Amino acid sequence: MIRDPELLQQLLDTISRFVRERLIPNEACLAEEDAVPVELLAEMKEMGLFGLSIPEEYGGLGLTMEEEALVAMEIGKTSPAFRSVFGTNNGIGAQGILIDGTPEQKAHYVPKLATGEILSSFCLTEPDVGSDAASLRTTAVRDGDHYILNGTKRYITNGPEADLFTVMARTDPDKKGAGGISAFIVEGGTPGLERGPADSKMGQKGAHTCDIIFNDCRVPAENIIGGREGQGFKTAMKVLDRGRLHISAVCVGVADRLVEESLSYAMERQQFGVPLSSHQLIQAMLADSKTEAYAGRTMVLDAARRKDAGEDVATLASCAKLFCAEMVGRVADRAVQVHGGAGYMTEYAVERFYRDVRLFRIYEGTTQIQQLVIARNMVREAS
Ligand code: COS
Repeated sequence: MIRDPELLQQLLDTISRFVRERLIPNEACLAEEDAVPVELLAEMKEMGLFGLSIPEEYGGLGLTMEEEALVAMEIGKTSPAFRSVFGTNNGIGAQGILIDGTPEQKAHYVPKLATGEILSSFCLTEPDVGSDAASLRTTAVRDGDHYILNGTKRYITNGPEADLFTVMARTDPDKKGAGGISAFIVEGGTPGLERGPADSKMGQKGAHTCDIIFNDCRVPAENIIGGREGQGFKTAMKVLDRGRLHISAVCVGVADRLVEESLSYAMERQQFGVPLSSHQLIQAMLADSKTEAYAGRTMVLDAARRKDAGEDVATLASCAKLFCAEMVGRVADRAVQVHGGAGYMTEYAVERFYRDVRLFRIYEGTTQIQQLVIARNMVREAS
């Protein structure tokens, strides 16, 4: 749902200019330094990027899902690591509190997330628990008016920097599956919360992940999200439903950028006496990528509109994540192919994007988990 088309267009134009003039010129520096330049971070805060999807009553812009998708498509046109810095505050780092938190939890934490005053993170994955999230082993044992957390969370985006964590932990050891899990808000400075060294990754340099280790970490009982035990797995799944649509939109943005890069290179580079773009086999690759990016865009916007209309979009969010993450992988592969030898060289953006996009098929639910969710829901609905 688009509330005010004119206002939204202004926002999209502003973001598009920021991406073109400030972020794209700094992509190589981001990758080399493995860090977002501090002045860009300040500009992102100033523009309100940390609070795009946070309701206005907490200081955000309160974008609807359709509006957020359009914004994510613009931001997708630059290195995904830029988005990671503020995307987590809008998405998996804040949504648990927003969707299921108590009014007090929302009032206390969300305004600081909206301004970027604090950075947030989402802790579900563990060393032995990835796709099978319901079997997580981190424990939270009640002790008076606190819970004591023990366990390790792995590959936690923003882990090295985050001030606030949404942590899924098992409060009922007798319930092995989803029912025994609760979600906690844990502040970064809590004694017993330790951070492992930053992971060394294939791509998305500038977005940092690490282990978060809980060692007898005492968390106030009032920090259990929603004030009730046993709801944490459902909270995590609801957060991921929204997150998957957002990531799908980012994939569409990246695909658009790669189509642009491929087209401009193909029109400039000459082979056999004519531009590459005159060769039909190159044209086929350009056309396939354009078509697939358009299909992704249409799919994401349809699912987003349905979510705004109040439909349960768990299946469609997985359909979009499945298609868009795989699609952008194919588009990146063709972009390298269109560039030929140049596409293998680090001075060309497509080489970096080729590595960056590989993560989309893995995080916020692998392609195989999306297939499982879609098929299971199909069978459930049919019976
Ligand atoms: N919204 C709300 N509730 C949901 C839900 C959703 N999207 N999906 C599941 N639930 C609920 C179910 O309704 C069920 O509730 P009841 O016990 O009351 O019936 C409960 O959660 C357990 O669901 P389910 O039985 O489907 O859990 P499973 O363990 O069988 O499988 C999958 C769930 C595999 C889909 C889940 O573990 C998953 O998404 N894994 C991937 C995790 C992931 O994306 N990790 C990425 C890292 S985080 S960036």
